[in-house]
Amino acid sequence: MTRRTVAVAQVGGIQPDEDRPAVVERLVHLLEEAAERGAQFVVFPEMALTTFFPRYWTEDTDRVDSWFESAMPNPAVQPLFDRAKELGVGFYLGYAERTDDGHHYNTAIVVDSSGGICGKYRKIHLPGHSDNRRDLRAQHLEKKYFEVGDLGFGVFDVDGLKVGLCLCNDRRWPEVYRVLALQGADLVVLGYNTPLDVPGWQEPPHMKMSTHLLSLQAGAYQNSLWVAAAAKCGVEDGSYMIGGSAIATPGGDILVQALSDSDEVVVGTIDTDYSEPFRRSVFDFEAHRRPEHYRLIIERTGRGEPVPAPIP
Ligand code: CDV
Repeated sequence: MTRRTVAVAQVGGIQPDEDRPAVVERLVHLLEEAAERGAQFVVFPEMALTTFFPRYWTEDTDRVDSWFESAMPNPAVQPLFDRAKELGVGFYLGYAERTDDGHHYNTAIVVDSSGGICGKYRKIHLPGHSDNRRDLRAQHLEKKYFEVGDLGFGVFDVDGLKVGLCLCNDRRWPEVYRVLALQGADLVVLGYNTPLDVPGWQEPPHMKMSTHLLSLQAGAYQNSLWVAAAAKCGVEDGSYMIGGSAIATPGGDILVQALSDSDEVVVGTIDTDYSEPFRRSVFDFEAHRRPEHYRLIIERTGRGEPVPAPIP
């Protein structure tokens, strides 16, 4: 049995003129509250150090550089690492990464309770577009600013717990959870920024929240694992993003959920034993999965014609 008290640290809007030290101070406050409430691991959002800059088109390279971290930790973020180590708390943090050789990724790391980075993920499902839709007040330019991640979907040992990493839009794709579950993940952690206005997404506003929760709950249930998701939310530079930070159980229930759309800590205790009955029955992968019949999943990307099936 492995029990862990986990916090999702939801972060309210980060305005474009908020500098790193101010943002990191907010994250440290959330971390301290989480630790005070017994959390051993804290999940922060996607791109937790800046405003959600893919809403802006710019060709100003200095401006773009200002959104990316070229080292992690770096002097601005070090206070978060230091405080977490002092408190003996691990964490997940999303940020925009620029590598030494000039690649740009939407990245998340996990840090264990001794302060060491023990896992890294670069976002694979990049939503939005790369062209300039100048008529829109807020664009969604993840495809312009980031490359598709090159690290795959990894599961890491974080203080004795198997933790799978992904980011935001990944949570909507069932393949992500399954690939992590097949590596024994007990907990999947993710941060997200889900704006109400996304070019081309036509669903009514209430569905932004219901499809978010549905994705966490389905991923958790169908893979017999826990899911903890932290939002950056509220109004950023006039653009609204949903809250709904939550922890979903291996039974597909919501254990805890944020009530606000601003800085808020929600805490829940996860227990790997709770996954076991699901793993031993309906989702006993070894006994019941039939990968030989799932070949299309890796052979096709888009929808195509039906594959002729025998009618004996
Ligand atoms: N940052 C994201 O990946 N956001 C996407 C949508 C809203 C574009 C999401 O799936 O929440």
